[in-house]
Amino acid sequence: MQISKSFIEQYNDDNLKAHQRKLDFSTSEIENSEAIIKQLVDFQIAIPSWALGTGGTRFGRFPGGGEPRSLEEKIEDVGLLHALNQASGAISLHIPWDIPTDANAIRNLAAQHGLKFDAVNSNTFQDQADQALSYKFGSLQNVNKAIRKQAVDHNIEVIKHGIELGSDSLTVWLSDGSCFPGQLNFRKAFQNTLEGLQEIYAALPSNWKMFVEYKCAEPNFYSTTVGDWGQSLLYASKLGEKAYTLVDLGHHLPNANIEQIVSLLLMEGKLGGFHFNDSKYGDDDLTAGALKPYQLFLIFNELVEGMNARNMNHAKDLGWMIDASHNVKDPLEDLLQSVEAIMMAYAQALSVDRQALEIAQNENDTVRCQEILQNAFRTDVRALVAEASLRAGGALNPIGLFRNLKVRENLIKERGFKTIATGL
Ligand SMILES: [Mn+2]
Repeated sequence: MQISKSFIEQYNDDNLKAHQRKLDFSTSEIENSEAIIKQLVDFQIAIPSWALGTGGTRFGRFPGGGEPRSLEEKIEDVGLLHALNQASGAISLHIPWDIPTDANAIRNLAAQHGLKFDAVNSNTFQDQADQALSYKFGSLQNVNKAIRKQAVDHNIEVIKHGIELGSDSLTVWLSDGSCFPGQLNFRKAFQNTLEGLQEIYAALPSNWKMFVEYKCAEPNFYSTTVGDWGQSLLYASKLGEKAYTLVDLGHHLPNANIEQIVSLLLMEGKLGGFHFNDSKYGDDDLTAGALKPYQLFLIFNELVEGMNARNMNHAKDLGWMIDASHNVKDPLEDLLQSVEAIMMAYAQALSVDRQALEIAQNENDTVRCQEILQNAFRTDVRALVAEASLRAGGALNPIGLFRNLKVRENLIKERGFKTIATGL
């Protein structure tokens, strides 16, 4: 299914008056609203190829119909999202779930939808059907050298696919760790992992980045070999200037101060990118901003402050990706909600009066500091996000138009009801 420009224009025309009223109010409230809208237009969030089907839980999977059956259809789905919001102009692929058989054709198809390829992801947390050796006891950390080599070779293979598609970064998330005390020699596990990462790093093209993603627990529940930002930073520092830490919002122990982690990683020039999602208990992978929008705002507040301090390009210098997927929503609507929540948090962070905040901080005026941040968070920026979408050629309300056009019903007609996308 393709969404024609005329449908979008018609929809926007029908809703323009109401939008203009809200926008007038927002721009009267927010001093730098014109600059914010321009930054929102440039800001793009990559969609993970594994989030386009209904997400699995350990207990079951309940597909909603019309899921993409191939990489081509996944790209088509991300194209639909991008047509609706003009803010999802990239796709992040997972190998081996999405191996392109004809890289040129895939690249062309993506370009037709205005999509680029963001970080490619390797997978050594599952055994594949044709795989010689098992990752049951870890991949890069494994006591068996042949298994470590298999994992290194896989990552190098993923880099090759990425090069063919025009990607310029590799995300490595390892599930390596241990479930019981005594199972693992922590030091040897670290050294083996570092050696493996070094071999992978050596295979990176000069313009590439490597993102080392950490996670506190799951599937291992006693130790994780890249368990927190300290360990990730240790690997990234030892690897070299192309290696960075990747922050997944769901990968921390409860109540971790993620905004402080982000601030310090940025200070060290070692923050590579993000996996956005939300959670209440663990790595719940719920829609970004669905539970803790204030935390999302506080993270963006540190991001904007830290990126500005280092003169970074907000849109290009970090990898912005969603990593969310679950059972009960239409996956495309879910992704539209995530992107909108991220855009709102970014817009609110851009609207913070930084000069006033600095003065208040220097005067130890705690009350004023809180007032400044919460004023930004409590100001409605939805009209700015809608205006950015409108100016870029997207819909004023992407989910509204998605439902209006009966996109899911059309996809079910095209693809059938019983389709299951590859992924978790
Ligand atoms: Mn992740």
